[in-house]
Amino acid sequence: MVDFTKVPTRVGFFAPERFEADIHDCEVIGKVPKDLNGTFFRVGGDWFYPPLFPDDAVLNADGYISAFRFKDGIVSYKGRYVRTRRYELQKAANRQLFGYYRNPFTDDPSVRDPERPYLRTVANTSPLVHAGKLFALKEDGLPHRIDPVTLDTLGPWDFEGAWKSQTFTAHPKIDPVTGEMIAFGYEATGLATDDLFIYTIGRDGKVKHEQRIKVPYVSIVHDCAVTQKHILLPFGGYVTSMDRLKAGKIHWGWDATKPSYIGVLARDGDGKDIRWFKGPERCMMHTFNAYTEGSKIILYAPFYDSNFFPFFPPIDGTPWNPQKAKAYVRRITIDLRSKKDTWTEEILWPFNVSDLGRIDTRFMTLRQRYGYTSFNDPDRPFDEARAGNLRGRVSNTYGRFDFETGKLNRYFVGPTHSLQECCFVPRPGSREEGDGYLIGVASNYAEMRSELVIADAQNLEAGDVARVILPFRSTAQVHGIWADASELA
Ligand code: V55
Ligand code: FE
Repeated sequence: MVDFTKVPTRVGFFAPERFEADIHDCEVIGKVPKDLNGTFFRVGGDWFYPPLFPDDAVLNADGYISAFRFKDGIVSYKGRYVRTRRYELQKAANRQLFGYYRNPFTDDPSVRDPERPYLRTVANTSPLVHAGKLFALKEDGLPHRIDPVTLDTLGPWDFEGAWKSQTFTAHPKIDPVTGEMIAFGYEATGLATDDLFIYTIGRDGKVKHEQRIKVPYVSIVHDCAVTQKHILLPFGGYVTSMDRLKAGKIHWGWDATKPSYIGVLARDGDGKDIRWFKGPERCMMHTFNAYTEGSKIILYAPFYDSNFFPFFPPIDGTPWNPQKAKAYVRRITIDLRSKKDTWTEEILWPFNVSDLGRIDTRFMTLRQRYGYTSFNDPDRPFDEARAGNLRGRVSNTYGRFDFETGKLNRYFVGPTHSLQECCFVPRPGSREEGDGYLIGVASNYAEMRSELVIADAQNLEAGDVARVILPFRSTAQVHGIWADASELA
């Protein structure tokens, strides 16, 4: 029997969906640009069965992939669960079998296997397209290959045996100059291990280079940044251990006494030459981009002051502090000539933003000017009377942050809506940074449905050029990407 009554998020906009969807030729308000020929892929989590532990992390929900396919000015939608081994085992058992986020010791005895934690991945974090293949990613397991047309799951992918880590990050970076992908896996050799393997994968999808490192302490290494020369691995604060896992706790706790780190290594180098730069207590999850200029590395990132996730509690027993769970757009400068192991940091805008930042990916690894992310503009209040069924935090605005001039441009979605992560879509035929569209899914709380908004990225103040209306709440994404039709031909 399916019983969600103990799950706090069982009501409201992000209640589980538990269905799969196909809509040909969605309802549209406005005009979808006719020149867009490609797909907005999104990956997120949707509990098919309720979690075994009601206080589990939402990051443990079953992977779900959805696609908005654009062609000739019409948009079609499709949504499917990712058929992980875990999803199939649970479907066969008609119940939840897996316990806390990344703690196999809390699994049902019928599936408990702490030696092979990667087998319990949910593939719920981000889509990736590289070398003509589509994947759904989660940092605790291997990529799952997905058929880009049907969204059927084709199974885990280990790069023909050349990928030796048990895990694969949700945030690889693709170099637009060489077509190479840089990716890594942490806890690479098992639960709570300090091994991290980094791979360069050629334009052809084959592994070209491997580097192996040890981390200063085992933590979430969620994202990275790649320049033309360097790989940056930022992390901090979250801790785990075999003792913690055997005690039946959720994988991560927060240790405010731990420094943050940014590991820097040469793309073509050897892992043993990694240099670790050290900073204060900091929750470093997502990056915008980085580039190398002379002896300096400039990193733009919307890092948090401290622990963002209430479900990964402080290990000292103090309560989670929402005041410190705030992300700011930051510039971090690392001077490779300096003998010191520190960086300098500036907060570029004084208000907090969503840390799900994006750039025009044609400029990934290069000197880029703009970052895009969502935030809550207090001058544009939420309409509680018309949309009082709000659950969670509101992001009512997409911003284009100009790192050169400090200018901020804003797209406001409306007083009854909240925005998920945005995605930059280049205008076909354009070359200039920022020439394109900013798209993203909005939650319409007044009508309890999802809407894909499409705005001109160079004229955000004008509002959207089109809105694609879904007649239901689409499973929330964690991350999304745009893939031009030519990338998946
Ligand atoms: C994040 C998301 C995850 C995860 C670890 O946003 C970190 C950060 C959706 O899953 O497992
Ligand atoms: Fe992420």
